[in-house]
Amino acid sequence: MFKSQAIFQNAYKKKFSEIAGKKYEDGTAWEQYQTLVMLIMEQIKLNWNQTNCNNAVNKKKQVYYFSMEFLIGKLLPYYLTNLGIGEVVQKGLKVLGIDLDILIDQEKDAGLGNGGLGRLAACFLDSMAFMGIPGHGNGIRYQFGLFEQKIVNGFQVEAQEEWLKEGYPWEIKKPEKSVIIKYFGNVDTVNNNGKLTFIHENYESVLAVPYDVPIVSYDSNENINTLRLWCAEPPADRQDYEPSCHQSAISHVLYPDDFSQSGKQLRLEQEYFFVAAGLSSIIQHFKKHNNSIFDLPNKVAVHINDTHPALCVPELMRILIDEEGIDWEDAWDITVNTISYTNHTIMPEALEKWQLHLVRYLLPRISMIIEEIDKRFKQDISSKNLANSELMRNTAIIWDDEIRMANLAVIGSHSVNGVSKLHSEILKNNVQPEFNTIYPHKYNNKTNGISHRRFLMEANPGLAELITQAIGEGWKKNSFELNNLVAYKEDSSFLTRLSEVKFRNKCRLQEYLFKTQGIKINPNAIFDVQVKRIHAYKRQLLNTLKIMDIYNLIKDHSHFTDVQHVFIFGGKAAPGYHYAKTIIKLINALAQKINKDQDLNDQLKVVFVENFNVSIAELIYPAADISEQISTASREASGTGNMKFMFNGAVTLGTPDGANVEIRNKVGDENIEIFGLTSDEVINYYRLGGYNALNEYENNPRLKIVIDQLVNGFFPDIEKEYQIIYNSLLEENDQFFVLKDFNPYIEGFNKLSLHFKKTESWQKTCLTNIAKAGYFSSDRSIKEYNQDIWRVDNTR
Ligand code: 26V
Repeated sequence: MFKSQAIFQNAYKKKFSEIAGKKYEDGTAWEQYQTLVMLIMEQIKLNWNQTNCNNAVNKKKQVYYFSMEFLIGKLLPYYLTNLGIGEVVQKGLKVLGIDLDILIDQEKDAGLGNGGLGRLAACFLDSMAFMGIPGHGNGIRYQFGLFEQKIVNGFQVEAQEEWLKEGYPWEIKKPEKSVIIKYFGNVDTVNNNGKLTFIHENYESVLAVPYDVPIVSYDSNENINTLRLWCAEPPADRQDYEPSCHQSAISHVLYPDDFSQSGKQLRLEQEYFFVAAGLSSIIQHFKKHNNSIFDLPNKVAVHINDTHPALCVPELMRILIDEEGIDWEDAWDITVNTISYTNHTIMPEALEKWQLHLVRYLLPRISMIIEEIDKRFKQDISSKNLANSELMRNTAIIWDDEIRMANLAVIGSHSVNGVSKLHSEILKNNVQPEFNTIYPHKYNNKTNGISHRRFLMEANPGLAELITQAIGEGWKKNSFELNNLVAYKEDSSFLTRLSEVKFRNKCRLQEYLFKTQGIKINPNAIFDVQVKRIHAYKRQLLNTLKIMDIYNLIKDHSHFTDVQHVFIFGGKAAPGYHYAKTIIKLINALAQKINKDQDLNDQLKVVFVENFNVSIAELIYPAADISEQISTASREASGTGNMKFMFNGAVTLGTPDGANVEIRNKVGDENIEIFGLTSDEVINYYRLGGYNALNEYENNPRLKIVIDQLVNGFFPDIEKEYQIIYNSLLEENDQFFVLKDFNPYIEGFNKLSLHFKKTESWQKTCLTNIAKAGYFSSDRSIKEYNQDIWRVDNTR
């Protein structure tokens, strides 16, 4: 593809005049972007068709990753990297007087996800393609992705994200592959000589139309996978409907509230929509190339990303029984052997439950099947003498007239995994101990990983170049080769160049923040960064109280280190999550107060970066010195931001939670700062009904001051604005142990600040973090998924 710069330039000029009917010099940036996209797509399509043909001929097992969210961000830089044409294109365009960065700016982020779970799905697509696994994404083409966040007078304000407004050039609509999805109505059960058949009548149809996005592999043209996103349309005979009608509403908007189960009917409609459409197209494709439906588990793996696609279990049963005419027992074996499930949280409020009457009304045949699965499961455990009342209660799919999706997912799949060692243990031993006694063979761990090609190669070209100069290019394909950097630990010129790269990345962020938010920060300061969704358990509050404490110390003229600090926050709050929105306001109020205080001599700055998304993330991780990963131990299933920072040489200040524990094991205690309660301690406190927060408050004078400052006029805000935060700590007894972890956190922070001043030692710590990050590439995660769960042969 574009073997030389000259070939690329000629092709580009020709294409431009073809589509725009004028010379490229006179084109707008948008037209110039479109031209580049078309050229790339033309090339991709050649190999994409070939991959599909090869897959059909080779009858290789196909993996389908079902996810309600794919947070893919911008795709142009991803295609340039993975197709290996970044340099040719950039230089070629430059000669034509076109700046590639301006073209990249034309593309809107596809924000089809809330946070970690959706970004993980996107990283997994990249790694599946790279590993040579025919692994495809199945999801929803939301017309509006996650809202755009504006900060107005310190408050979060949400605006619609119109990513499709100018069209999306990386997708191909496949109307001929549309599927009819049936909702509502009733089921007529007919007895044909003892064999029951089920006829769904009086239903409402919705048309699911697929849009395919190619997923290319780094360094190989051979395996191009597909991300298939489904869009809802009125069925062909109902085109008279208004576009705003019920049918097309299904794929209208992404639900922006992670960790809160709203129980909304539309959300359930979405879940069934992409499950039924995806499974239908998989089975059609399978039957075209295979003889026996009993072979399904050998040729197809369906992986469900959290419980949102758990309706795969009853829907696959429905297809096998009602459409393929298979009996229940065989259909069950096929279903369980085909489906595998990843759990992503133990937070009780995020566990999905649906009211039985809603499911009966919306999906009458599916609810019959779920009730039958529930009945048979209960009979099965009773017959095995496993049952006691606690086990029955905790494992039931249907309980209190609700359907518990996690239990459905565990019972209906052959593999259940958590996303870090710690999380998998907590899931198995504390959250689902009964299932673990029934199905010990199902439980396993797959520690998360991230695409190091996107978050290091692409996001941090300076560092990537430095690494390549030192250890060659091998690390791009084998992230474990980063370990060869250990040899440079005593090479002071290398360490200097490493900190020069960091400095340039800090300048790049400084420029961005000045341009977009008018804020001036000092690139020589420590950049202490916490970017992630805003949630009580992630404890942005703990970080805020720390900064207030530092501020108080400086104002008191007490001792303080002479290093300057820039505290950077970013992240969105669910629009209905009042507490989290108040935290955003608090951070902004603190920023206002600190940034304009002349006494501070620029020792402190606080920045809340507006609209944190994948593209902004790619600017922030490379510029960070300290990575804040301070969730209440046991609450963060894994975290993946922690890994993105690590690859970029930031040092973690974190709790012994999620994957932080594994990061510590890789880098050693001296290259990370881990503080605070352990998950066992937290879980024990929860068992005992909590701890005495008031006690901490009364016996810690510095802590008492900052808590009082939330409500005593320290912030010149609307009265009682932060009362809800104050109350969460003292009246509601601090459910997330903010006060309990305050002192250890300050201590850990101070240690890192002192360490930062010892330049060479700090640089070594940064280097060690990069060198040991290889394990946290999603290539490694996907390799393990394949070896233990999907089992596709002949992969990398
Ligand atoms: C939950 C819900 C609940 C129902 C309404 C909509 C909705 C949307 C998203 C979620 C996701 C909650 C689970 C989640 O995001 N978990 C995160 O998964 C990351 C990837 O495994 C992991 O790194 C984070 O620690 C974990 O919090």
